[in-house]
Amino acid sequence: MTNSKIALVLLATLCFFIAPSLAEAQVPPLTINCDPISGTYQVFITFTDPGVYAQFDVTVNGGLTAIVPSAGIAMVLTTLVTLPGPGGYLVCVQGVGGPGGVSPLACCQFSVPALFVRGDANVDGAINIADIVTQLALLFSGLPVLCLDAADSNDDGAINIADPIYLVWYVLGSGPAPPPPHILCGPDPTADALDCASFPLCP
Ligand SMILES: [Ca+2]
Ligand SMILES: [Ca+2]
Ligand SMILES: [Ca+2]
Repeated sequence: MTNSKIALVLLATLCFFIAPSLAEAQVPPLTINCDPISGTYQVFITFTDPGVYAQFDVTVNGGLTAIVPSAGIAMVLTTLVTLPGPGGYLVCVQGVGGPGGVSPLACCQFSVPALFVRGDANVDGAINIADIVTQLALLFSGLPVLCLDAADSNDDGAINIADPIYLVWYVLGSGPAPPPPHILCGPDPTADALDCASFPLCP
């Protein structure tokens, strides 16, 4: 093999390895924005599609949740993701089937507060004497409840004897209704250290 042929072979080999990585380097990174919808367990995901990937895998805390096909052109894509409940989330998007295979991950992090109805301490969809009994059992017998925020009738960030007393007056028709969220499901508008692990009646 002549020197010029050897040089050509070397050049071709070099191109074989460099060209894909150059093409990959020219693809702009995905940018993602997560917009949780207040009062729901849903989040709007918006991300840029550079137009070079076949599809995008959307993962929630590492688990594949949705596959969004690419239109094949550079544009902004959106998708609505339903989350399993309250908690902290890491949502990532990754392009698949592009130059060099997959894209780097583009992620966003956020937390979603629990939805509940204040005063419904036993989580049965009604506010009545049974909730007062549940609050007293929580206070004096350590009865576990699903959502401490629901048992915090007066929304002062603490569970104590004032909560069943507040509810007694309300149930008897002689006191004010519990502060929001009341009647309809919603998040706690006042931050506190009480935990609401779940409230199955709220979607
Ligand atoms: Ca109840
Ligand atoms: Ca309270
Ligand atoms: Ca609160």
